[in-house]
Amino acid sequence: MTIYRQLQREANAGKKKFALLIDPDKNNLPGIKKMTELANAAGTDYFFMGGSLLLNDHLPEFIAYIRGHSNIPVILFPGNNLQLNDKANGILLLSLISGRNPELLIGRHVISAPFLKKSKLEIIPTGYLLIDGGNTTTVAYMSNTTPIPANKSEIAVCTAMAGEMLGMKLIYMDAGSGARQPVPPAMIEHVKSQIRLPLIIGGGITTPEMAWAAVQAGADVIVVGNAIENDPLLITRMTKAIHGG
Ligand code: 1GP
Repeated sequence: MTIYRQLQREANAGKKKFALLIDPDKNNLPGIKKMTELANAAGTDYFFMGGSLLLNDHLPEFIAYIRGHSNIPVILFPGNNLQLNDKANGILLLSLISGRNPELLIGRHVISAPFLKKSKLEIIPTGYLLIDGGNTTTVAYMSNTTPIPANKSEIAVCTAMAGEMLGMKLIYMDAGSGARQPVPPAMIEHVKSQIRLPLIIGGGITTPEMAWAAVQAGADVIVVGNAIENDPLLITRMTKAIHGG
């Protein structure tokens, strides 16, 4: 079964998932080894790989290590075309639909299409929405777009609905890595009530309680990066909280 089909099935059955985000710029191989071990033991659902920049060339090495030592799917979450790698299991093909930057709506996809077609990556078309998290995040700056204000859930709802109507398979609402405030639960609830697609939430989630609040509001997948870079043992607690333990 494809990664997407399984996610969709489990989302419909109310099974919540935890994705551990690895930014290749902020990790080293010993750190990856430790995270892989913890994620395997905890039953973490996905590794997401990506970041807004690419300062080093560790991505292929990290993917190869994880694939060799874990059955957890590795899904690219690319900040740009330099972060494509055909050794992962799949890719969130992001269209930044909250923004009006044509390069991130379609331009980069055109450039990447021949590579993706040749690869065996499972391609998951994803409507990507940036939500204001109270500070300027790298992704907001690098994408040259204005995030949706956190108190304007009607804009997020209409944007997510449009993404679904355009045929996207997932909606990802992101406050951006290191956001001061995560996506508000009220906005998650409002968006989830108006779409049928699985909903991914990330950015600024630092405690299992915050992850649980997002899940309760309707998130199907929770993504955490920063907080785990600071404390890898959170992998266990986050996984447990999101799986309802
Ligand atoms: C960022 O949603 C992810 O794109 C995760 O954010 O690093 O703040 O957990 P954090």
